Amino acid sequence: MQTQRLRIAIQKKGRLAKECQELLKRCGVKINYTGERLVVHAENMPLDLLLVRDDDIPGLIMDGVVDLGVIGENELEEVRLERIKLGEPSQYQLLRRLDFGGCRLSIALDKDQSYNGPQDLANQRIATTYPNILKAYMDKQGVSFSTCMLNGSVEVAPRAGLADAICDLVSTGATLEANGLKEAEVIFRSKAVLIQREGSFSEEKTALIERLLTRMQGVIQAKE
Ligand code: PRT
Ligand code: ZN
Repeated sequence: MQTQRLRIAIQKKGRLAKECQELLKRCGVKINYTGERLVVHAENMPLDLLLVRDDDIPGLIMDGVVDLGVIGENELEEVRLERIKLGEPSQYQLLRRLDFGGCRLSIALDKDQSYNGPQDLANQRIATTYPNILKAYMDKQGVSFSTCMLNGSVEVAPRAGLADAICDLVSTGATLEANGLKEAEVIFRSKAVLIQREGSFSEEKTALIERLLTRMQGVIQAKE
């Protein structure tokens, strides 16, 4: 169901939410975020925001439910690989990389364990929220392993005896440190990106997207 108004999905709460809102504001989009609404309307242009969990954003774009979305590349790639596996639509267009949400997906293990390369992970159990990205990396290295899928508390899995190693997002490294782990291998580098659904757009929507992208370019350049 396509609407006249441009629909953009952003994270409702979390690490990307504030910066998405700030970016849109700087691009001149006037929005009142108060309340617990799923959809909020811009006051000064034909644009609606969908406030959702970040996990839902790649699928909303790939199914063509929304026009644009802001999402971390880690989540985007994980969902893309999962959908390819399931034979579901997995297409999107990258409009631009943004200047926030930077992190890396890394394999980490006990700080006292020796590590000389991916072959040291052979037949180990690795806890992660990103099984598809991890598998793609390990397949490329030709190393077999098993997973322990966790949607939270990944960093405590080795201490809890659930896994030998973890594969999780890292930014400062403080969480690894606090859990007695060391970063062994960076397997994916990520930032927030603006993506667009496949398919055609009305002239009005195309013009609005162009306008937003031009403003975004200015906003991001001004910060550099
Ligand atoms: O509720 P919802 O599902 O929307 O949110 P979420 O809890 O799934 O995601 P959220 O808000 O935590 O993260 C959203 C996105 O922010 C991620 O998908 C990444 O693209 C990006 N991002 C950037 C990060 C980090 N940095 C980050 N450090 N996401 C998570 N972390 C976590 C990491 O998992 C680990 O627990 O922070 C911890 C490590 O941080 P350091 O600084 O101790 O290394
Ligand atoms: Zn999430």
